[in-house]
Amino acid sequence: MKITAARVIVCSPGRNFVTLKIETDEGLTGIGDATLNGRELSVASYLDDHVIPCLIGRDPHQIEDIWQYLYKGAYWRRGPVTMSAIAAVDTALWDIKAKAAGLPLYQLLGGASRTGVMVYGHANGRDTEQTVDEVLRYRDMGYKAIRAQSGVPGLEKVYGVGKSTVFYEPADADLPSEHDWSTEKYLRHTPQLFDQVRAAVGPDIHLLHDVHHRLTPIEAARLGKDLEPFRLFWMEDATPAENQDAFRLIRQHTTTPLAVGEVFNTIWDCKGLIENQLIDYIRTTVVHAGGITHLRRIADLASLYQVRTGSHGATDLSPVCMGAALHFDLWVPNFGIQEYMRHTDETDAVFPHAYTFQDGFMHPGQVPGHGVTIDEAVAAKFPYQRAYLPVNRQQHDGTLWNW
Ligand code: GCO
Ligand code: MG
Repeated sequence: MKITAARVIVCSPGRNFVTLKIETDEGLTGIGDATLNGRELSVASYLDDHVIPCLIGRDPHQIEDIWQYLYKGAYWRRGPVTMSAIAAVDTALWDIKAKAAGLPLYQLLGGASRTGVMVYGHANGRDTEQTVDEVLRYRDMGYKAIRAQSGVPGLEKVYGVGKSTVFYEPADADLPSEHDWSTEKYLRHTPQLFDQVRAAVGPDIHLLHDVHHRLTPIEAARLGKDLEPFRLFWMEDATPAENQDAFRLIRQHTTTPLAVGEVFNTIWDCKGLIENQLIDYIRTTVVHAGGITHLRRIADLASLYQVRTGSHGATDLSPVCMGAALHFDLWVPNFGIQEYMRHTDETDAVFPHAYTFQDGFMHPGQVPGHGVTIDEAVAAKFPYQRAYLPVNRQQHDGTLWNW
């Protein structure tokens, strides 16, 4: 088999998505997600201008060789743009290989290790009361694991809380919108939020929370300690992780499980965190960490240290990434949980898919390939719209902070 053509499709059914489609001389096609929120066109150009010319004529079955060729061949290693582009190629090639074999992708990875993929949904509210109601609504929809985010008294805009409780899109403006931040207000509010959420929902539902990189290590240590009575499944992105050693301090002070990794793009970003057992869940995902080929390497390293997977699954990761991730999750021995933020109906119409949700678990389906396609005619109705993620400033003096 030979690759005859490849195309980048950019569309915006409510938010931007970048999709790579690879065609072969045998008529089989495969697609991969290349979406990098707020920097979409850089990946589209990287693919169009620098990757696609190198793919034509190659055997799509040689996934590993093509991966190495794109990674080592660029000379400039790592980085979110490069790794998202490589991921798109890798995902599309796994899709083609599985279609050629007539098997759902998880069968090529080694088969199903479980009956379904436990996912966590997003409950959010403007205050504690509304957040509690939302958690209960997610429980009633069948979710076994729920992430709770709430507005903080005295702060106008907070990560994870949108205008609507159903869909939340942080990349909400033509130029970055500005949020305000106060660590003191957040640290005061969050333990009482989980006190009330846990009391309302009972002991059996897994509860998660995303700090979104906003605390220093010692502040994160304190929050982890304060949340211990409420038995969280994890506390996510407690502090920025460029310095992997920063997690030592948090770890020394709390038994609240720690999850990190949505902004990582290679195994090198999490090597120290994993080998030093500073985290419990690694959240790298298919699109931003070099595709299934590289994610598998990260998961294997993690398995040596009893670190489990918990892949990022926000709506800026397209249904193509979600489909591929679910095949990965169904197989990966050290699976933990999968994030699932539902896409809008417009997005689902652009990307028809075989995956399903029932009673808190998802399944990638039995269609050959990863089970997600793109309806290009529908996609063409939603042209690209520039959209940025917000920035965050300290409330007391306007210093730029981590969003
Ligand atoms: C999550 C994430 C997202 C990110 C978004 C950025 O845990 O789902 O933190 O909400 O902010 O993916 O593009
Ligand atoms: Mg997050």
